[in-house]
Amino acid sequence: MERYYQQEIECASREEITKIQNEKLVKQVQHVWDNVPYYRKKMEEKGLKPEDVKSIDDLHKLPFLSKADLREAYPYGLLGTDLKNCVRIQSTSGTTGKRVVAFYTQHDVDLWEECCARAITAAGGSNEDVCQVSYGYGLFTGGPGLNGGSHKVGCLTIPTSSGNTDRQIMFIMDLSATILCCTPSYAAYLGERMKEMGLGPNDIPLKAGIFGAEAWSEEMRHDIETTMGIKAYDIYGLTELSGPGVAFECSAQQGMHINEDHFLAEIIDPDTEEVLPEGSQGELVFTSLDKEAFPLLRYRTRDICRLTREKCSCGRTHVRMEKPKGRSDDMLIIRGVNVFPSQIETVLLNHGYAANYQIIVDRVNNTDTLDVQVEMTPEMFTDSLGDVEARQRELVDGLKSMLGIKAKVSLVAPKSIPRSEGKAVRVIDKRRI
Ligand code: DLL
Repeated sequence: MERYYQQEIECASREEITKIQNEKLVKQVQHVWDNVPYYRKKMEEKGLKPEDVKSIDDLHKLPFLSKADLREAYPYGLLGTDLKNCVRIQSTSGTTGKRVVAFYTQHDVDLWEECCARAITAAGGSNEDVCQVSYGYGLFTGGPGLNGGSHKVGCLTIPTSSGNTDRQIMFIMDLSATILCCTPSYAAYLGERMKEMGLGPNDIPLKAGIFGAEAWSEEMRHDIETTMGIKAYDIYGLTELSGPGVAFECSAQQGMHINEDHFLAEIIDPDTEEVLPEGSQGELVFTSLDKEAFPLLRYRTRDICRLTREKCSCGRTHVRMEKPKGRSDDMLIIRGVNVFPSQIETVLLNHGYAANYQIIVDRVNNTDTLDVQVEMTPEMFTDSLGDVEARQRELVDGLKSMLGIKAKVSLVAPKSIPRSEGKAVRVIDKRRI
């Protein structure tokens, strides 16, 4: 039986949802106009006043915000309330440029944790469950978000944070954890380690996993599910909007329901910024409808995906987003061809490899090179050299038909590619160095 954390809102009719969104948007635009001079200036530049936005039909009139705006306004420029009303910050890992610092009032924290509670409940969680949170705790939103959601649901929460893999497994086994929350790459690593320890799917007490924070393929989902004997649910979010729980998967596993009473989603063409019709692939843009401290309007996520409003068998009515294919800034342009790491992952896993791979891009004599290094499984490792060469050729062909370009494939020894306890680093692009 499907469980809901807040059934009334999660299964509300379209009319009810639109009414809530209209009311919240009008209020939010006024709030931002009154309290965020940075955005007010952007509205003024477009000749806009708050009264020009009467409903969600007027959303398109509002200016966009991008990561560049967040950097420019760092640290307080987009703050929507007095600092004395804020109780928390979280921050992105900031691999490129300045970190993003997001602020929260207590209301914002509650709203965020409620979204995570919806996700845990959709994965079958209740106060009977033991939920191990193996996302990093600290500035990263994964640990704190799922921790708060787990408390709200009433699960016994094990706040292991990431790392110390054998201790993670000890807690799962000794305290009979039923729900595991971590990145999909860490889940795959935990599964690999459990297998080595002789633990099969029937020995492992887990029943569900809530995995997100990075792109992962359906093939990887299948591998994790069979290794651990669980159902693996996707969860999406970003620090700028709160953290995990902006969208989450239900039992149907056909895309993630966006918490539309808090986050209004649009898909735009990333080049022209034109809003695209439902079902088109493009960049996901979000407006936070009721956050107080860090209220972003029309924030460009750079995540590429599609939205659908088709009826979902779980009974939830909120719009669904497909698994993001990757970020527009993760997309590699190799010899003029757009390549997403997730496409490469699909080919590798379809050929029987695990998701232990690295993509190395370089430029030699003015030509881009694409080198895919993938670990052999222990069984393959005993193959003869001729077999290994045949396997490499098979992968080169598979990649050619998926990507349309030729890649070099190097099969490497098991365990030679570093494992990740958080978000995996899949791409090394030497061209930018
Ligand atoms: O990754 C929040 C999060 C924590 C989500 C735990 C889910 C679970 P950031 O570090 O700010 O926040 O990174 C946000 O990660 O724009 C996407 O590109 C990517 N991302 C997040 N979830 C998914 C997912 C957290 N399920 C960025 N699938 C986003 C694909 C995802 N990409």
